[in-house]
Amino acid sequence: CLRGTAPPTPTVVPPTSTVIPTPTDPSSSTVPSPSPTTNPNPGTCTALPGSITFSDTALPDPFKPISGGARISTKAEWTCRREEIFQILQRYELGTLPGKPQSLTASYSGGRLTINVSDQGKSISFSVTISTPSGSGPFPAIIAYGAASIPVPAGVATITFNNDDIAAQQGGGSRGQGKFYTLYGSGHSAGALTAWAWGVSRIIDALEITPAANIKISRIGVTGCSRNGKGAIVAGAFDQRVALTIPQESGSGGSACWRLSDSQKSSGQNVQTASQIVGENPWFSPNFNQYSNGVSRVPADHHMLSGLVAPRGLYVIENTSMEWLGNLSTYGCQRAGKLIYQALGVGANMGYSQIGGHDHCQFPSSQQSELTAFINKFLLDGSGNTDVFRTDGNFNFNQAQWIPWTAPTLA
Ligand code: MCU
Repeated sequence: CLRGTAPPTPTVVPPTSTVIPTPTDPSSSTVPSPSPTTNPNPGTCTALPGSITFSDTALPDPFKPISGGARISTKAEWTCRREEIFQILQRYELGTLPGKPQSLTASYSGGRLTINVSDQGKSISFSVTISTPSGSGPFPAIIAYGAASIPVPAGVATITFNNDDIAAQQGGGSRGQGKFYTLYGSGHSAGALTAWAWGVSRIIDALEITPAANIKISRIGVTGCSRNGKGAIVAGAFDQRVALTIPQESGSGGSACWRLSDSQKSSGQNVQTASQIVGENPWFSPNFNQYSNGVSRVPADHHMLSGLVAPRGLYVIENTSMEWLGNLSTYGCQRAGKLIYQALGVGANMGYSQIGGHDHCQFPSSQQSELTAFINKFLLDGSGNTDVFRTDGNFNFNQAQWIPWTAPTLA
C-alpha cells in the first residue's frame, strides 16, 4: 500500500450456533443462464473488428461506435455500444472474462459460504465469510475486497472476499498465481482485476443457489480500497447483478483515466501511470503492456468503465491528499463518466466525492451522508441525494480539451 500501512483488520465474524446445511439438490448445482456478464441478446450487436486502428489524445467518445456509423442516439443502441466497450476493455487492458463455468455448487455453514467451481476438467474451491445483521432476511449485502474500509450500516450484511486467493498481487512476478489460474491456466489473458471480478460473479452465482445464506440477490454492493478499489469498479462494470459499486481511493487503474494520469505525470506530478502500473503488479492483462507507453491508441479509457456500471448505483470516493492517485485524473475521468449516466437519464445514480485531509483508505466522516444516501437508495430501498459531484482539490480540469464531445440525451 501507498503508506506501508496494513489494511484495516477484518471484522471478526461470530460463529453461528445453528448450522443449516444446504440441501443437496442436483438441479440447483447448475448456474442459471443467461449470463449477467454478457449481452442479454447475443448476436444482435456487431462484433468488435479483429483489428482496430485508433488514436485519440482526448478521452474517447463513449457514444461513437468503433465499428463505424453515426454516434448513437438511443438507449437501445447503447446496449450494443456498451457490449463493444466491454469487449474493448477486455481485449486491450483487462483480459478475457471467462463465461459461466460448467458447474458451480455451494454450501453455507457458520457464516462461511463455500463455492466449488469446475470448468473444462479443472476444479477449485474458495470461500467467503458473511457477517449477517440480526433480524430476518434476506438481507442486502456488500462484498468487500480484503476487508471493508467503509462503514457498513446495520441491516446490510458484509461478505468478506479474500480476492488475493483468486489472483495474487504480490508484485510483477506473481502473475498467473491464484485459484483463477489453477482453473484457467497460468497463461490466461485475464489480469487480477478480471480474475477477481470473475470471483465476485461466482459469489453471486453461489448466493443465488444458497437460500440458507439469506442474501437478497438484487441488493448486492461491492467495495474495496486502493488496489482493491480498482477491483471493485471492474466487478461492478462486469456483472450487472451488482446494484451498487463503491470504489474507494482506487486512483490510476480504477477511477482515473490513463490519458489524464499521463498528462499529470508529464507536468511534473508524482502520479501513477500505465507504464508504471504494468510492472508493479499483474492487475492488468499482459496485452496492456504494449499500450502502456501509448495509451492514446486504446479505444477506451476509464470513464467508459464507469459507463459499464451505468445505470446502476456508482459512488466513487477519492482522496485529494494522495498525489499518486491522480487528483485531476480521477476528477476529470469521472466527469466524463457522469456524462454517460446523464445521457442515460440517470445522472443522479452516479456520485463522485474527493475529499482530503485523511490517511489512505480512512473513510472521513464528511462523506458519511453521501455513503448513507447511496446505500439507502441502492441497497435498502430507501431514498437520499446521490447526485453528488464534489472535490476539495485545487486544480483546473480543462473539460473542452479532454471531453471534446457532448453527451446526447439517449431516446
Ligand atoms: C491506489 O492503489 C495502489 C496503487 O495503485 C499502488 O501503486 C500502490 O503501491 O498501492 C496502492 C494501494 O493499493 O494501497 C493500499
